[in-house]
Amino acid sequence: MNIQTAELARAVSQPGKRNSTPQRWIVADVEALFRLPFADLLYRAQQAHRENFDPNAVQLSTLLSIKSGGCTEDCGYCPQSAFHSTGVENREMLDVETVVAAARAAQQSGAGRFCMGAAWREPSDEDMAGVVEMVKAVRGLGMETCATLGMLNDAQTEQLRAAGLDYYNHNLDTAPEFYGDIISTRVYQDRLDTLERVRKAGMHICSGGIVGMGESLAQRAGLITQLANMDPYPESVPINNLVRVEGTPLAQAEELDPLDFVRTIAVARITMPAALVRLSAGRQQMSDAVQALCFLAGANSIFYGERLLTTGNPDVEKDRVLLDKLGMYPM
Ligand code: SAM
Ligand code: DTB
Ligand code: SF4
Repeated sequence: MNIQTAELARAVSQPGKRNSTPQRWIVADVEALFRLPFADLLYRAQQAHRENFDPNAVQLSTLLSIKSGGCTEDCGYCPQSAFHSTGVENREMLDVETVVAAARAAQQSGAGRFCMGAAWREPSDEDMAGVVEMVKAVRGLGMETCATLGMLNDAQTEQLRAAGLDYYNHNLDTAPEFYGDIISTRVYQDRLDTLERVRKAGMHICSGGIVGMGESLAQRAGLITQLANMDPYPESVPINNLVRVEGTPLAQAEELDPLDFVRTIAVARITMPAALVRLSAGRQQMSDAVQALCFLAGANSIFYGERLLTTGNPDVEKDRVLLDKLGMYPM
């Protein structure tokens, strides 16, 4: 296996040089990283992690679904798509007071970032007015703000920037060539276009994907390659393990080997050394040991709070015990 390419050598010897010449990855080299012996892979990931971060610090983000269900997109993994019968209730947008109360509670529990998620293909202008108020109010608490609202046009992007939004989450989700197997109501380029608008407006990007959807190793490498080749690459990279929800087309997907999940985290860390790599959906189904391996592989962010959007996440108390056992602390 040829892993001694100039690019690989540079990635390991010069992590953190993200603002110099952007590095172009090719899928074959990223796939080669995935195929490294596990110990070698984790060693490289730890080098990159330690050169850029305190390896014992973890960033805590709390999610709130500000509008749930009834989404007009057909994403095969998502319990909130109107195309699937999953029992998720359709709920209109929450009011600002409810959102601020949830953000305050998250802050008191130790979260530093509050992410507001909506089951929209794209927000309407009326929706935007409410979201702008939420962003301003949550920012007023002194928390970092993140929103994930679907596709944005130029005017909406500008509204979010003016409101002071710190991060916009918009996942590439999988490799371009696998995308059409998972979603038919939009195309990959739509995602790239929104990300480009967010970047041009000067906001930070949170973008990652989902593994365990039946993608091949080359496709998993393809997702990471797409993310790592963004110029600059995202500041936050959520790696989600598919939560298999009854009623979605992917409910019966074969479970990913947990070690392959850990490998994905490690490859994200090596290729995007200065990003926050978030061990995202799927933690509730993961043992403490696998989560610990993810931290060893360079994960340094988690969703914190007992709900993701519509599915469960470990209780705050359980996470406190885990982080404590590992000698880890909030960033
Ligand atoms: N509607 C907006 C969008 O799709 O960009 C924002 C909300 S959407 C629920 C945010 C992300 O949640 C998706 O891009 C996907 O990565 C993740 N997600 C949704 N369902 C999931 C599942 N069952 N397992 C893991 N991740 C999931
Ligand atoms: C991300 O990458 N994962 C989060 C957040 N960004 C918005 C969402 C996970 C959703 C899991 C399924 C659910 O709870 O509905
Ligand atoms: Fe809608 Fe987002 Fe779910 Fe896709 S992932 S169905 S866009 S809420």
